[in-house]
Amino acid sequence: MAGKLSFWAAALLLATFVTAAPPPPRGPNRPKPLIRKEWRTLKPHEKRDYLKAVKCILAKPALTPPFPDSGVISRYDDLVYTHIEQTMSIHFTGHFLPWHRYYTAIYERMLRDECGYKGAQPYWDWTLDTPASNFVNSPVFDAITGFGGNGPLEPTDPNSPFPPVPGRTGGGCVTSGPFAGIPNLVHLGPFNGVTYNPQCLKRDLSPYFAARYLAMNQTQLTLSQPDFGWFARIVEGGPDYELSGVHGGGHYGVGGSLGQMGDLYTSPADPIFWLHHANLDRVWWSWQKLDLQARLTDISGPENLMDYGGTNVTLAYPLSVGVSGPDVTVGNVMDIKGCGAGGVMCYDYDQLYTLL
Ligand SMILES: [Cu+2]
Repeated sequence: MAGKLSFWAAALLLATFVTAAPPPPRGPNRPKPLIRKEWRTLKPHEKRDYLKAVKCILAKPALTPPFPDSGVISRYDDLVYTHIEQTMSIHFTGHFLPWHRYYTAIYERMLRDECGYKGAQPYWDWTLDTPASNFVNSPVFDAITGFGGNGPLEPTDPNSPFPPVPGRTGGGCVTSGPFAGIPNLVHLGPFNGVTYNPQCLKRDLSPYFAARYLAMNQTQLTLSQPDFGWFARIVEGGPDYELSGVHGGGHYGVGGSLGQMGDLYTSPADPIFWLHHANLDRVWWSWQKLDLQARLTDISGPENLMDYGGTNVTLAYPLSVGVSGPDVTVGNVMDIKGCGAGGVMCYDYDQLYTLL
């Protein structure tokens, strides 16, 4: 009877294929996870290859359908746009960490599939760049082998509703590194602006802020939390500067008041974003590995911004990265070594944090 499936049997078979994700392959065909490494441990040619791939994504045309005056010009902008559009629904929520885990993995996949990059997404272990006196010398800010450093000091707007970030030292266009001297590197923002607005990449480093929120003591405080709800709240902290956790530490330590990294909406416009978020993901995976069986399914926190005590996110909660990848669920991204589940989570870290 082969080849004579009834219409309904064929339809049923098709539906099974469409609705059920294929199980991850076992045995020798199972894909091996990519191993993410710390930026400063990469070889010079690996750093060069990574930065070359970032520039490639910055130059590729966008997939987002055009709209009037669209600032979504490049494939890179597709990702920044997705972040802007969802900013109010992916921060200070239970799915903050899962969403950014997936988002970073999609970027890693774009660098590899669309720009021929062979490595994994590197991470930035900022604990290595404290105390404050070490911060500006971090290898991630290197002019030759990194992402460049600070911008010159610029005054903040006295009418801004936000107080200046404590310890800020810059705010102008970055003057060194591969992204310096490009007046239209950034096309979107500030804040939720999505119409074309060419800007340079700006940084406003605060060594004080970085040292206060990115040092090992804050990382240890984060890792020592008993359940996901508390863990995630200590990671995100906020919204006030002095209540920051490691998440805000990296954003305001690099972006200050005037840099893209300090802008909740457009922060992915600074390519350092991905190294910071890879390390936040590494903090989460380090925490998960302390009690893996329980923590592969431990998820909670509000569905809606800051609605602590309201409806909790579950493993079934949907995550979207717009045009850049398929929709998945929180459950699909709980295991970074899923290697099949959700299609993209297949990586590991060379080293994890441990509880001291
Ligand atoms: Cu974000």
